[in-house]
Amino acid sequence: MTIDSMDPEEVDAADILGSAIERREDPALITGDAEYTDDIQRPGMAHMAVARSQYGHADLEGVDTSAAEEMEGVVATYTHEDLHGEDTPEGGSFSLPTGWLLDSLEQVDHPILADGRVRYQGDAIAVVVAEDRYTARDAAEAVSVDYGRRDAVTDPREALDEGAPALHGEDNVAFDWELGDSDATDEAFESASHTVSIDVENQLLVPNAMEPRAAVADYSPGSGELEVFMTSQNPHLHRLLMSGVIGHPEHKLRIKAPEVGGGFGSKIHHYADEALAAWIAKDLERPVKWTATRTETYVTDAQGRGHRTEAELAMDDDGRITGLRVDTKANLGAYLSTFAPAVPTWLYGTLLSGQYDIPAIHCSVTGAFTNVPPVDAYRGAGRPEASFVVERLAHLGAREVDMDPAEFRRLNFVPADEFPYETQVAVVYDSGDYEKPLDKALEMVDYDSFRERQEQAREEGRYLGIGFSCYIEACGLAPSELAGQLGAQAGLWESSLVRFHPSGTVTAFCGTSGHGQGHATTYAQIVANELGIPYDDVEVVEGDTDEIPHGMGTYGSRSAAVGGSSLVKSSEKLVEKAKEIAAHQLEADPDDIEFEAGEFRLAGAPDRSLGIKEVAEQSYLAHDMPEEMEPGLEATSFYDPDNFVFPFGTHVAVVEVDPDSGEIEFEQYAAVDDVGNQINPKIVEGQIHGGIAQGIGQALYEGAEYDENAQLLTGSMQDYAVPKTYHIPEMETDSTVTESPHNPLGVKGVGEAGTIAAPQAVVNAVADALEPFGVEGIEMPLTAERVWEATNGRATTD
Ligand code: MCN
Repeated sequence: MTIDSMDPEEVDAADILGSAIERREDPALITGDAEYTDDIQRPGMAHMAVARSQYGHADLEGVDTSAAEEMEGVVATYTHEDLHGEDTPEGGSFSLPTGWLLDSLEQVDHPILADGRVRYQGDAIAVVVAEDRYTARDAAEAVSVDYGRRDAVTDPREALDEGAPALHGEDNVAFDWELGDSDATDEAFESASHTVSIDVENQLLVPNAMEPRAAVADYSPGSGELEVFMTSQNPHLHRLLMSGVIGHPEHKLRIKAPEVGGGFGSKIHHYADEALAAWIAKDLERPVKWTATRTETYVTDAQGRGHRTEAELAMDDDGRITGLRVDTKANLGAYLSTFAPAVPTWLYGTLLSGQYDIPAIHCSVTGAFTNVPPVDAYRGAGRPEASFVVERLAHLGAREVDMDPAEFRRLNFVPADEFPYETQVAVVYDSGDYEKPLDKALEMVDYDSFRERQEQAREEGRYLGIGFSCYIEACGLAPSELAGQLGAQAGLWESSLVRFHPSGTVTAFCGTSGHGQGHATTYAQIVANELGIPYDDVEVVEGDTDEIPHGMGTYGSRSAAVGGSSLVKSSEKLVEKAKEIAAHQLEADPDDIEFEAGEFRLAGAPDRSLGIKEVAEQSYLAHDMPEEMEPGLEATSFYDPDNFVFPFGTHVAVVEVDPDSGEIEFEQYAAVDDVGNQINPKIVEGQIHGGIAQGIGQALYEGAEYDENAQLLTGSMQDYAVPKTYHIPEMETDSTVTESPHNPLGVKGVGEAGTIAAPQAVVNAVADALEPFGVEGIEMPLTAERVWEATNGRATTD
C-alpha cells in the first residue's frame, strides 16, 4: 500500500498527530533554497585542504611543505609539529577523542595530524590554507612526503593472527568483550538434537551521504567567540569534544548545523578536519572553509560494519531453538572513532536474541585495529549485523529440521503475552506481537501459492526463492541509567524548549539535529497536537548550540522516541503554567480548569473559557498575573526514558536467480514494520523505503575493497556500487502498531529499520532459490560473479 501525502490545511486539528501530511522541509530542498555548509560565504574567507597519506601503513620520514608555501595564494601550512609547537595556545590536545562508550579498552592516541606514522590511506598529514579552494587543493598536492612503507592488514581476522603487522602496540587487539552465559550455552549445544553454523562476513561499507562533510569556522578576536558551521548530526556533542581538542572554551564555541545532506551515522563522529578548520580560523583570525571532496569522503568518513563471524544455532527435536553461540572479529580501523567500540558490542550483542525466545546465548567479540579508516556507526550500527546472524541461522535452522522457514520462526517467536520480555543478552523488550507482521507479509506475497509456483518454475529451469527477515532492533537511544549499566560513559537523554510568542505562535527547540528525517514536520505535529494550536503556527529549530538548551543529537533512531517525548514533556509543563494563568483570569481554582483542543474551560461552566493563545498573550502583556508567577510562557525539559524501544517487523524478498549469468531479479519485496504509533505515516514510509534501499545495497552491490597494501580499490562512485533507482525494486509496505509503553507518544524508531531488515531477506531469498544447487549462502555483496561461482554457472536442468 502506498500512502498519499496530505496538505496540512486539509487535516482536522484533532487529527494532526498521525496524519500523513507533506514534509514542510521539501520546498526549500527541491528548489535549491536550502543552505548547506558549503553555501556559506564570509568576507575574507580562506580555504583549507588536507594533504593525506597515499599509503595504508607507513612511517613519515619527511614532510616538506616548502613548495606549497611558495605557491601564490597560499596563506599558511601546518604539520603535526606546528600544532604542538611552543606558540600554540594552551589547552589544545590536538588528539581526537577515542572510543567513548566502552570501558576496558586499549586506548590509543589519534593525533589530529599524523605524528611520524600513518595508519590508513587518507590519514591527515598536513594542512594547507589558501585564498581559494583550488589553490588550496593544488598546494596540498604539492606537500612532499617521504614514506617508509610498512606491511598492512585490512581484515580483522588476519589482523588478530600472530605475526600480523601491528598498528599500535604488540598486537591489534583493541578489546575482548563477551555477553551472555557461556556455560549454559555449552550445555545447550551438548544436548542439542540439531545444530547449524555459519561463517560469514558482514562487509565494510562506505556511508555515502549525498553531501560530503564540511565546515566553515569564523573567529571574532574581540569577543573570543568561535562559530563553526558544520555537517553535524549532534552539534552539542561536537561542541563539547571540539572544545577539548582545540582548547577553546565551550561557552564561546558555537556549533551550527545548517541543512545537512544526509549522514547515515557518518556525521556523528568527531573527525580531525572540522576541528582543524576551527583551530586554524582562530590561529589566522580569518574565516576558514573546508569541504571534503568525494574522494576524501571515501577515505576518511568512518566506515560501517566490518564483521567476521562464526555462529551456531542449537535446536531440539521439535525445531525449538535452545542455544546460540556467536564469535565475532570486528574491524575497528586504524584508530578508535568516537563511538566505535559500542557498535560491535552493546549495539550488537544485545540484539542477538532476535524475535526469538532463546534460553541460552553467548557472544564474544574481539575488536581489531586494521589499516582502514576508523569504523563506527553506519545506519543500523551493530543491529544489522546481529539481525543478519540470527536470520541467516534461522534460515538454515528451518532447513536442518525440515520445517517451513516461516513456521520455524513462528514456533520460536517470543509469544505476544510474554512482554516485557527479558532476553539472555541484557535487554528487556518493551512490547511486541511478532506474528502479526509475519502474517501480513505472508499474505502480501501470497505465500500459500508460492511453493507451488517455485516448484513449477524449477521444472522450467527457473529458480525462484523467498527469503524472510523477522528482525528486531533497539533504538530510541537514551535511557541514561541503562546506558550506564551497559558501560556507556555518557548519559543519553534529550532536551527541548517550547516557547509561546505573545502573538500566539510557537517556536519549538529540540536538541536532536535532523538531516533528512523530516523533524520540522513531525515535531510541529507533536507540539500542535499538545497545545491544540494550528500546525502552521509551530516553527521547529534544531542544530544550533546557541539557541537550544542542550542536546544529544540525531542517531540511533532516537529523535521521535526521545526528542519527540521531550517536546511532549515541555508542552505539558507549558500547559500547566498556562492553566494557572487561565484560572487566574477566569477567577477559578486551577484544579477546576480543564484543557482540551487549545481551550481552558471551567468545569461545569462551558461558556467560561480562554484559548491558549489568549493566555500566551496575557502571560507577556497582562499586568494581572497570578501572585509570584513570572511573566512569559515557555518550558524546558530534559527527558530520560526508562528503556530503549524495540521496533520489529517481517521483510520478505522474492527473487529469481539465473544460475547461468548469476543475475538476481526481484519479483517482490514486502515489508511490514511495527514502529509503534506513527506520528506521520508518510515520513515513516519514506524512512522504510530509504532504509531498504541501503539494505539491498549491502546485500547486492556495496563493499569497501582493499588491496594487500590497504589501498581502497572502491574509492569512487565508479568503483563502489551505490545502487541506482533501477536496482531497487518496487517495495510494498504495510505496518502493524504495537505501542511502546516507555514514552508518552507510544512510538518506536523507524530511521534504521529498513537497513536492519533487508540484507538477510535478500540473501535468504537467493539461498532459497539456489537450494537445488546445494547453496547454503553466498557472501555479500551477492555479485553476479559470486552467484555464478556458487552454482558453477550451470542450471540443474543441464
Ligand atoms: N517517526 C514517526 N513515527 C514513528 C517514528 C518516527 O513519524 N513511530 C518520524 C520521526 O518523527 C522522524 C522520522 O520518522 O521525523 C525518523 O525518526 P526516528 O526513527 O526517531 O529517527 P531519527 O529522526 O532519530 O533519525 C535517525 C535515523 C538514523 S539513526 C539514520 S542512520 C538515518 C535515518 O534516521 N539517516 C538518515 N534516516 C535518514 N534519512 C535521511 N534522509 N538521511 C539520513 O542520513
